[in-house]
Amino acid sequence: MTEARQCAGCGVPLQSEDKQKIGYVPTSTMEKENPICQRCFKIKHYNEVAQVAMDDEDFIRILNGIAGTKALVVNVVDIFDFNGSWLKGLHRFVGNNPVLLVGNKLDLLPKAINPNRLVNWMKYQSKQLGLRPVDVVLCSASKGMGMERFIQALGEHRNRQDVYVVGATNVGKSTLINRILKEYGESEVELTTSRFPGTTLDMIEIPIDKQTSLYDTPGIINRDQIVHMVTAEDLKLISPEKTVNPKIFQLNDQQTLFLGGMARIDFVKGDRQSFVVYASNRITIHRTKLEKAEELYTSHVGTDLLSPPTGENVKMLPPMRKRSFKIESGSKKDIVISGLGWITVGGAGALVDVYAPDGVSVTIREALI
Ligand SMILES: Nc1nc2c(ncn2[C@@H]2O[C@H](COP(=O)(O)OP(=O)(O)OP(=O)(O)O)[C@@H](O)[C@H]2O)c(=O)[nH]1
Ligand SMILES: [Mg+2]
Repeated sequence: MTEARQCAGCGVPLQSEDKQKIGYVPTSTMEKENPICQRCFKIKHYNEVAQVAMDDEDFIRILNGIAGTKALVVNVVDIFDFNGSWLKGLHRFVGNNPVLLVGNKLDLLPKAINPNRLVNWMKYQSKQLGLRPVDVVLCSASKGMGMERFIQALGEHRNRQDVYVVGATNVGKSTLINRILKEYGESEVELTTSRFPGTTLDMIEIPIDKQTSLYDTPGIINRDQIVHMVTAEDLKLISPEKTVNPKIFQLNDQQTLFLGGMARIDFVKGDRQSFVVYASNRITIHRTKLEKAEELYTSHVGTDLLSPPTGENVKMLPPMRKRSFKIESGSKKDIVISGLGWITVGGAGALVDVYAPDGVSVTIREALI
C-alpha cells in the first residue's frame, strides 16, 4: 500500500498539488471519506476518455507481487474476445496459486450458445495456453448473470485467503467487483469503470473480513487488441454493448463480405454455403463480388457503406494484412477476428482470405454455436 491516500475509484495515490498530473483532487475533497480523483470524477459523470500514459511495465510490476503471496487468483477474460483478452505470462504472476477462470460478458453471446460447451472450450484453450484453472465460470458482471455460481466458486477455492482479480484491460474486472459489492457487500465504495482501456491504475484493496481482502488490479494492455487501434468514437461502434445478433449470408465463392472497413472476408473457393457474422450490431456488413472488393474498399472505406472506421479515423488503422484459411468440409468453423467478432463458415469446405488490420490476431476454431 502506498503512504498517500488512494483514489477509491482507480487506486492512484492522491495529490492536491498539480491539476495536470494523475491523482489530483482539490484539498476539500481529500478530506472526504472515499475521495476519488478528478479523472475518475470525469469518467463517472461525463464519460470522458480515461487515457493516461502508464507503461505496461508499471502494471506488470504491480502484478508481480502476487506470486509471492498465498491467494486465489481470479483471472477474468472477455468471452467475446477470448484470445485478445488473454493475459500473456499469467503463470508468472500467479506462481503456485490456484486460478479461477471467469468468462465475463456472457450477455453479449447469442442465447443459442451452449454454456457447457463454452466452458469446455475455455478449459481446452487454457490448457493450450499453459494454464490449468481450478474452475471455470461464466458470468455477466454488468447484467448480474452467473453471480451465485461465481460466489460459490470463490468461497470454495479461496481457502480463506486473499483474492486477486486480474486480467487484460477492459475485460470487466472492476465491474465484476462492483457487482459483488452491490449484491453481497455493505461497502459504499464504487470502483471506476469505463469503456476505455486503462481505467484502474493501481491495486485497490477491498476487505472481505478482518484477515483477508479482495484486490482489484490494473488490466494489462495487450497491444494487439483492436481497442488500441481505433479512436474513442469508433470503439463505441466496434464494441458490442448488447447481445450480438447473428447475420446470415448464403455465399457463392468469389464473393466478399466487409465488416465495415475493419475487415474483409473473401470466399475464394468452395460450394455455396452459409457465412454467419457475429459482431457488434453497429458494424455495417456489406456483401460484394470479390473482383470488386479492392476498388470498393479504396474508394469507400470510412463512408456509411464501409464503417467503422468513420471518416478520417481510417488513417489511424494499421494497414490491412491478408491471412488465408483452408477449411475442410464436414465441420463448421469460426474465423475469429480478435476484438471484432467471428464468422462461422458453413462446413462445405472453403478457401477463405481474411483481411484485418496488421497486428490483430485472426484465428480459427471449432464453431462455438
Ligand atoms: N456487455 C458487457 N459489458 C461489460 C460487462 N462487464 C463489464 N463490461 C463493460 O466493459 C467495459 C470495461 O469494464 P471495466 O470494469 O472498467 O474493465 P476492467 O477490466 O476493470 O478494465 P481496466 O481497469 O482498464 O483493467 C465497461 O464499458 C463495462 O461496462 C459485461 O458483463 N457485459
Ligand atoms: Mg478496472
